[in-house]
Amino acid sequence: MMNGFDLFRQPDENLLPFDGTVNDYGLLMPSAEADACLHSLLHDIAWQHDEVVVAGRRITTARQVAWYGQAGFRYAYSGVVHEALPWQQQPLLLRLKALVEAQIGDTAFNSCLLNLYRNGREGMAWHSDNEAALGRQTVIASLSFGAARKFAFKHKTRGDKREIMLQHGQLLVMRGDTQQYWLHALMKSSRISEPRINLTFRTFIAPG
Ligand SMILES: O=C(O)CCC(=O)C(=O)O
Repeated sequence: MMNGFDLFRQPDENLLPFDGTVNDYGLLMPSAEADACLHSLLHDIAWQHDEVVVAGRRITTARQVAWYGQAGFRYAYSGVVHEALPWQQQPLLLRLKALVEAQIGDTAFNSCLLNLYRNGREGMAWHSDNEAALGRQTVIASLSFGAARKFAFKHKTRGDKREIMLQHGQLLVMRGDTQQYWLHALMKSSRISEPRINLTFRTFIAPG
């Protein structure tokens, strides 16, 4: 499955003008295979509404999340500690991880955070994934399924913006100083009624 489609495609030029690197690797698989992934992920993942702390208050998000990795693997983001579900129970996730690693060539991931947006009214606010546990020059690979959605970057001090529409089966990779200097967000759009799932493969430097 999934072999021979766009494999070893070189990424396009850096989407960011400075202070980081974001590469678009395009579509990793034909649409029918992406459909099958979307369907399986919708049904097989243990989706839960996320909890974040905003202005000292713990709130539940509209979007749903799931975090997989090595068993017993914990980390904190947005003020809440999360424990990974064992990804050995999710063969599709492991296949997608292998596909993404083969495409990128220089990174081995040890966890995957999944986000489910039921429609365009659900998104993700400006943030950066700059937790110490990821290290400074972390590589984050983002694989999308379902509705095409606008993903945007904003420089933390200069305000420069860049954006890209992420399509069904598309791989985007953030690396270098991206998380130190840029925020990113998944923009909302009331015109979109279809679901979208995003997988971010990450490497924690101190699992557990
Ligand atoms: O759904 C997306 O593409 C954004 C995900 C994201 O920003 C994150 O997981 O940090």
